[in-house]
Amino acid sequence: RLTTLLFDVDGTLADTEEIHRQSFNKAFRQAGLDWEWSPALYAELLAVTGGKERIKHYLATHRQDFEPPLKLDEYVAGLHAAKTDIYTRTMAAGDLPLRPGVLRLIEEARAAGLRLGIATTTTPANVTALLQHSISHEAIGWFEVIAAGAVVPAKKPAPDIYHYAMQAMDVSPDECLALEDSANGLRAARDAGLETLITTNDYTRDHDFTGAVLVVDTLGEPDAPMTVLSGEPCD
Ligand code: XBP
Ligand code: MG
Repeated sequence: RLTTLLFDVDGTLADTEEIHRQSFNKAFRQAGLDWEWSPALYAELLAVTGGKERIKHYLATHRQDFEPPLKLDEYVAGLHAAKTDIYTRTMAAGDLPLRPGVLRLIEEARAAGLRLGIATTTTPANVTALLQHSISHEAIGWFEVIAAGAVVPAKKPAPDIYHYAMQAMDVSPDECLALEDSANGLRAARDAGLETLITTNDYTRDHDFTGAVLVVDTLGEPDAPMTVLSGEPCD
């Protein structure tokens, strides 16, 4: 019996990846670096989850000659803290909408007595900024656990963050449904034993979603009808 929905954040609750990309670029400029991540490059870099891990991967693959002025980990941590600051301010200033159907699903799930949790690789402050400014401050309390970022040592595609969220909620995989948007997220959820529903977006449309129970382009609203890409919707 389904009791619990576990949500990914980036790309699933809202189309945040563009704001992440722009925040990385602004942080690089602020630090006097000429690094610029285009949407095409960012799509590649998204193969590595976690902002700090992504910056290090970029350095290893595209900037082999770069010599950090401090120890690499410290330098990357500083850049990433600046990026988080820019990202959370952007969230507070604008009102990024949730993806179509997300708020409806959350509200219907709450009304039906389902339990809600979050399992994401993003920094905790990014999650609360999104929930607070794109829904309401109160919405933070709708989720029994906000499992995020470095609370587990291995980020997605490792299943650790899902194990952590399920343990915190004392639920088993067979009573949960994961909602994800990416191949890394799907792998994390599947390896934790969860059925997974995928909503694709511009960055993840071409990912391999084998193993998902259902793949749709959106959860659907009257002005954004859902298209089923694979799987079969059930009642
Ligand atoms: C999202 C991510 C995150 C964000 C950046 O993956 O990979 O790294 O892009 O977040 P998922 P931070 O949706 O699978 O959780 O910069 O805060 O790490
Ligand atoms: Mg995601």
